[in-house]
Amino acid sequence: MVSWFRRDKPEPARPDDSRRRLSIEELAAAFPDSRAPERGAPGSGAPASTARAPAAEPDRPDGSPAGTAATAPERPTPPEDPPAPAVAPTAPVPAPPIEDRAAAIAAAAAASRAAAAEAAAAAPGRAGWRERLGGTGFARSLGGLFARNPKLDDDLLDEIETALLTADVGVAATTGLVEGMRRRMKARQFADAAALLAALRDELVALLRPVARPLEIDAGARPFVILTVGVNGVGKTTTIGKLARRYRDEGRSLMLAAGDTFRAAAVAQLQAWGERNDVPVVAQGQDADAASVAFDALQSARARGCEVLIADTAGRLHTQQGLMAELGKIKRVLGKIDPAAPHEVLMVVDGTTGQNAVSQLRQFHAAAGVTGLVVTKLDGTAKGGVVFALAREFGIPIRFAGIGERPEDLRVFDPEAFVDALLPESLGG
Ligand SMILES: Nc1nc2c(ncn2[C@@H]2O[C@H](COP(=O)(O)OP(=O)(O)OP(=O)(O)O)[C@@H](O)[C@H]2O)c(=O)[nH]1
Ligand SMILES: [Mg+2]
Repeated sequence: MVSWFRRDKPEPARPDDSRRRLSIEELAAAFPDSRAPERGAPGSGAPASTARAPAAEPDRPDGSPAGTAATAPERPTPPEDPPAPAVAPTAPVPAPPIEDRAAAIAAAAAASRAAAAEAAAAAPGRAGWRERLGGTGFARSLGGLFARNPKLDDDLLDEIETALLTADVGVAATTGLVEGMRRRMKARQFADAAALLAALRDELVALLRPVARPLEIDAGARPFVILTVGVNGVGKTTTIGKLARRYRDEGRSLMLAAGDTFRAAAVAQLQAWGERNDVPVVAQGQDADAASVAFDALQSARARGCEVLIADTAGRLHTQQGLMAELGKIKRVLGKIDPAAPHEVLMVVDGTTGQNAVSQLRQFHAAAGVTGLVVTKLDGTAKGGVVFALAREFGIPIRFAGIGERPEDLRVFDPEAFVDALLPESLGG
């Protein structure tokens, strides 16, 4: 493995290196629409969408992307015309020239991208948030509190304090919030309990607003590399699958890297998401070196001109120093190909973890320099309050919230929608 890296060590400041690497086998797969039916071998019946990243072959001694070289064409020839007359002899409509079709495809892609962007822009909206988060401990305790028409007094503040602590908002954030409310109450700024609740809502939103910075894919980075990290079972692979769907729907070309090489099932899980979304997955199988998978994938994605590469990693406890150090290695290896990669170290945090999430983030941030967060499992029984604790303590952007298991349940983090879903409807709206 060591020798693999030594041999394949890229020369960092040579942009042409990737072009040189765009060799026969890469060119064979260089068309983003390689899944178009006409690319299937005539009569083979093999669905072209099964095309996988060529670099997936494990243990290739020279580290070069694997195997289609022998059959690949020399140059990126456009897909052949479909044998239209054979299929539809009664419709002798001449196929438009290739240029026209290319333009049409480009226009369709642009239209679909625009529509997707619109849809994505709508995604942070409130629909679904309350439905999913209404059952959380946080929502229930605050909802119960205000359903009783409480009096505006110190007891109310004590109850709010208890509700926030119980919901894992954490001592520091809770104290800050409650003391601020107490001062304002003493200054007679609230006419009644409802006014206090309205102020609480605004304070909660204000706490989250600074971290509500959506993940922007820098078009200048090709590919834009997202490295996902986090402890076991928090939802990393699922989040990658959801992101793959989101980016695919936006019309972006992307690739996934199966960097969780601990379990064969982990690779299969990512491949299943890839298949579902027609996104190629680079894998080397179980027990491969995670850094070498990442390296391989970045080479492939770069050669194909992919816009986004998302790398999975094995879950690890933040207390396992050796495994935490491995994340640093993955980052360094990616940086050999693109000094700016990974462009995003996306830590996935389980919203049900409670205050433990704070120490997890501290450790992962020290080991891998976390640049964005996804808080998952906020639906169901999650307390949700840890989001406030994380925001207050680290100020790291919260990119997405997982509010369910379906692909569309990964939402761009929207502080208002989130807070309003936790508070009684009369207030949040
Ligand atoms: N309810 C709910 N379940 C989720 C959410 N995100 C992930 N899950 C579930 O959490 C479980 C674990 O998800 P994975 O994606 O396998 O987690 P992981 O972090 O990749 O796990 P390891 O690879 O073992 O470290 C799966 O059953 C997912 O369906 C979410 O937002 N809401
Ligand atoms: Mg996983």
